[in-house]
Amino acid sequence: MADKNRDVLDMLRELIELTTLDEGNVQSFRARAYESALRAVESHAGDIGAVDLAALQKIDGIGKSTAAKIRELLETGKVEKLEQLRTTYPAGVVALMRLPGLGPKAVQKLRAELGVESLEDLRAALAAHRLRDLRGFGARSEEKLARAIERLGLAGGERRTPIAAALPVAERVVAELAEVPGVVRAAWCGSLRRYAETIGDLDVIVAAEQGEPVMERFVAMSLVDRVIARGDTKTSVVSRKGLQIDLRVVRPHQIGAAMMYFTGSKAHNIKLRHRAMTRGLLLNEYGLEEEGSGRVLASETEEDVYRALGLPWIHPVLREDMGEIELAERGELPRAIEPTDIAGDLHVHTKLSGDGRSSLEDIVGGARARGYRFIAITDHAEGLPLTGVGREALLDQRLRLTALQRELGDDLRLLHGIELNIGPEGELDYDLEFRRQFDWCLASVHDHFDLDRGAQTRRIVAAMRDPTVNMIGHLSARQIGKRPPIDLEADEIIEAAAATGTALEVNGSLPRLDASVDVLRRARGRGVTFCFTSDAHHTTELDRVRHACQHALRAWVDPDSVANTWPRDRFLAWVRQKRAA
Ligand code: DGT
Ligand code: CA
Ligand code: CA
Ligand code: ZN
Repeated sequence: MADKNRDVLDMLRELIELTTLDEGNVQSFRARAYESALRAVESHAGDIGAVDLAALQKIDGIGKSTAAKIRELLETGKVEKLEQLRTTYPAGVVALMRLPGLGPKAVQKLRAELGVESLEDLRAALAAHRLRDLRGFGARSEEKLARAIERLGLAGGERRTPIAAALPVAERVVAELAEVPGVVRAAWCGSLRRYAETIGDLDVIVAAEQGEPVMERFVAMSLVDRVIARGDTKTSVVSRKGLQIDLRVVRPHQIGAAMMYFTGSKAHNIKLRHRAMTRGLLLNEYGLEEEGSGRVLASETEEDVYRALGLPWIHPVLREDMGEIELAERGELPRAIEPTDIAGDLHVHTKLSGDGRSSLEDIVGGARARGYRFIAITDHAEGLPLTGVGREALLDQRLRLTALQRELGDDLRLLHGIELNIGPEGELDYDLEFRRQFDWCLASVHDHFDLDRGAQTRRIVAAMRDPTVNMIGHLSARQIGKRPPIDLEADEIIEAAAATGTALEVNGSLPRLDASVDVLRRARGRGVTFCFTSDAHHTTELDRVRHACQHALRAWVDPDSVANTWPRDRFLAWVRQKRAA
């Protein structure tokens, strides 16, 4: 995607958030207008920077005033309206709105009546029970908010950025710095390269002989809010959303050693350094050298450094403190599943779902372009407010799918699926007879997030026992940094998944990455089948299955247990097996 398009998308996203807050209304008309412009720019194939005002206004979904703001951004690098909103709503206030259970109206009220301007203020107000007597709040919402803050790890003032927010920033920084003349390579390292769910700060490494021009470009990037420290080899900035970015420029022949060092984890580095020491070697961010002589044995690539330490290259997501070096020594590192190993997607929405944004034809085209052998179309079942689909529309969709299949031939098999909602007691949408008519059903939790552990576990196990349910979608229903996971007895879930032949999803949507590493790790060797999915709501999101691959590797998921890497016949036989029982 052109960088200009990304700048415009960032601006629109921020306008949506701040306008919603400003009008105290999630249905704000103006926010919806920005939203439709966002969709339009997302689907715009060319460089939006090359489109003039008149042509912008003609694009479906972009109104006159939004078109003007887009041009204003492209021409001046700033948008007056956005600057005003930013002054009125500092980052701390905006962060409040991202808390589950706090809408724009509630945030305004907290601000006006209690002077709450940040998460820290809110914690203090909660501790003093000042929300108790506020209209529209009360003791119960105090309790809920306190628990949300605690469970999201937002306590103690530590602020980590969810991977979903950090990765796009890293991609932009790296893409922009790679363009600077003299730059040989740019890469992000640190916890983000290890696919941690939340990121403390972003660590970027650039290989170039000259640091100055790289730093010049870095501090001038539009996402930079302020510069904390600036030098020729190291510069740190803070982004508008409060994410710190550390940039280091190293000599090209040292990039391997530098990337290793700054990828960490710290525990992995310490073990490697110790290993080097026992061999009379020194390992640091510049290379691996002989003690005494100072002769450098390896530094240019990670492979070189690992090899000189007597080890194979270790995948970044495995560089945690979990016995990875011993496994590497024995040649037993878990095998990675590559996106190209995935034969089909099993959780995909179309426009028929209220929140889907691509047509059935476009999604099918996307699946074909990826070389898939099968894809299940899984729009939302009727029980989901606003976005769910009724019987008639589904039967109609089935006819369209059959027609499409006839045109397509058999390279890509279309499965008519559905994403069912798991009720508080495990009840499912429609009736058994209607559900049986689908080729593939997944079932997910979309509400009642506050039930206790026993009740949550029971409702999911009940859904697994249903003969039509092939897979449980996003098991914990968490949204990293936004909504805590539901409380579950993981061992019971794992046993029931194995016993009923119900797969657990590895959902590749970055805000979700669900099931969690902890659950996936616990499920290893216990007969559970997994499916890696994108949960795409737009064709561009089909690619998110790559995140599922990385996430699952962190948990050492056994590739043979992943049903959508199997040959199609084996996969289809497995789907039918449960339904026949
Ligand atoms: P974060 O930012 O909290 O999400 O986690 P990391 O892992 O990105 O940590 P960060 O940013 O403090 O440092 C980046 C990497 O640099 C870290 O993964 C390993 C390396 N590193 C930092 N401090 C030390 C240290 O004291 N000793 C060693 N051996 N490595 C370090
Ligand atoms: Ca970091
Ligand atoms: Ca750092
Ligand atoms: Zn879904």
